[in-house]
Amino acid sequence: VPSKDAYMTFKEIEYYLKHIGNNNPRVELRSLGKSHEGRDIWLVHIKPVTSKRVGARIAFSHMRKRAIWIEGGIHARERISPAVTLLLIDHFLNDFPQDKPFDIYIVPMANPDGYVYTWTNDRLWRKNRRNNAGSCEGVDLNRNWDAHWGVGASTQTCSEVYRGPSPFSEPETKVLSEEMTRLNNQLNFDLVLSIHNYGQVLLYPYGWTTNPAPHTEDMKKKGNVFLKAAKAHAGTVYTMVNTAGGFYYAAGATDDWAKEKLGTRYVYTLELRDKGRYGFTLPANQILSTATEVWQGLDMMINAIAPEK
Ligand code: 0X9
Ligand code: ZN
Repeated sequence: VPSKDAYMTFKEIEYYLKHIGNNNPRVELRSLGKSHEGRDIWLVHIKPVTSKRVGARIAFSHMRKRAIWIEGGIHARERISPAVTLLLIDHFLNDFPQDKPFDIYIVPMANPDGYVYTWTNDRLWRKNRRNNAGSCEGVDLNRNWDAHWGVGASTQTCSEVYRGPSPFSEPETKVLSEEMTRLNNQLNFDLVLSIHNYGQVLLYPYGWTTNPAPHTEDMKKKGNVFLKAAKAHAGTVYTMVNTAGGFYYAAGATDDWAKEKLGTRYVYTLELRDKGRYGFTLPANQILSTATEVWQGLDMMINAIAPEK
């Protein structure tokens, strides 16, 4: 079980992933490729339950497949993101009330080099660790996706929101986007969720323009289901806003790319706790209740989405 009261190092995260990969028949663990510094970008595929009830396997085989993609840890310092994402894996395996055959794909650590750097050098590092051949390292991986690349991002290597030399210049975003494209062609994602902190905000696209994205009303409706269920656990208030309209303009992020290039109906970026008291250094004793409110919100949201197919 992933740690509920301490942030795990990258080594500990890998140890846990390999453990469930080897011991749980519903889990398939795959490396999508390597980061700049040669660390694996791990993908956890949680296969649907097929034999819980007699006949369930047969019933499922007649249903259309559903699929969810969840990305964590793209920003190095946002440690609560991989911590919650790892607990989501545990939740989906052990107590997700699943009566629909969802394939769930989870990348708990999209930026391993940056994450390691927050333990060794700079707790507040955000970007990856690309060598820019200058005084500053790193590309903001959430500005590097090939979706209106450039808007609200920086061309300066020293900027926290440096977009990189070209779209998908980074191995981390490149392997994620290739795998998402491949899986989406087979399965057609129902939901793509990118997990960050902080602010307690559920963001719906676009981030590059205030023009409404397709299925905005659907995203708002299901977003409200999330907010309500998330609040029920510990009273945590999440708000929902359109990214460009109510947060800030920024293109080249996972969400806009999934919306435009994959055509996913439900796409969100979730900013976890808190509202600024601790920010990126959210105390580890909030891991479990943050994860709990998120899975309660997600369970309700997923159940609300499920009948649509
Ligand atoms: O700026 C970001 O990348 C995200 N916020 S954070 O404080 N965690 O860095 C928000 C991304 C929202 N989506 C788009 N701007 N497209
Ligand atoms: Zn972030």
